[in-house]
Amino acid sequence: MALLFKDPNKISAYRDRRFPGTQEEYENALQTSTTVYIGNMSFYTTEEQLYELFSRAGEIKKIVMGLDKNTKTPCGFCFVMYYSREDTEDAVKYISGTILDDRPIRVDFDWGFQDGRQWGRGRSGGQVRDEYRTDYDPDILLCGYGKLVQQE
Ligand code: GTA
Repeated sequence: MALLFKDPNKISAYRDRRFPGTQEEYENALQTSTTVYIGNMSFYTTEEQLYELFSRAGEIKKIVMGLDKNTKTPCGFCFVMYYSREDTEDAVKYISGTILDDRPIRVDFDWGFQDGRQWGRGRSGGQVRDEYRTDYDPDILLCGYGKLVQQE
């Protein structure tokens, strides 16, 4: 199983620009960490639903909901922390793409949760990607399109 994710270039397409280390350290963290990032979540999905789904891959240490930094309400992502690396890999392998609250969620390896990472980094408080969204998304408040797009 671990061999599947041996190549760090294939392990995650995402690069956290706020990671406080070198590229090599980042890649090493992705290979060893027991944290996954969940994206494309509904704003209405609860921690209880996440516990139920993600415990199928193994025992969960902690879940941290991603929050809009202004409203302090869920904004479509979270971090799930496991005890074991094998369970972490199983979550990426088997749970990514699962439909949760009508949305295919994305499970990605993560370098590790640190306080502050739970906040959306977008200028309006939520996730960056939601500011650039051009497709209709019923979960995005206001009229369903990205906040920056609406201003154009
Ligand atoms: N492990 O894929 C991920 C991931 N994402 C998307 C966010 N986080 C992730 N972690 C993992 N994998 O702690 C983490 C962040 C942070 C928290 C909130 O979630 O490390 P954020 O989404 O608000 O801000 O993060 P982030 O990640 O710093 O924004 P970034 O990298 O600029 O952009 C995220 C996505 O937005 C891009 O992949 C792209 O899909 C979209 N996007 C960004 N800029 C544009 C643009 N100009 N036009 C169109 N789309 C854009």
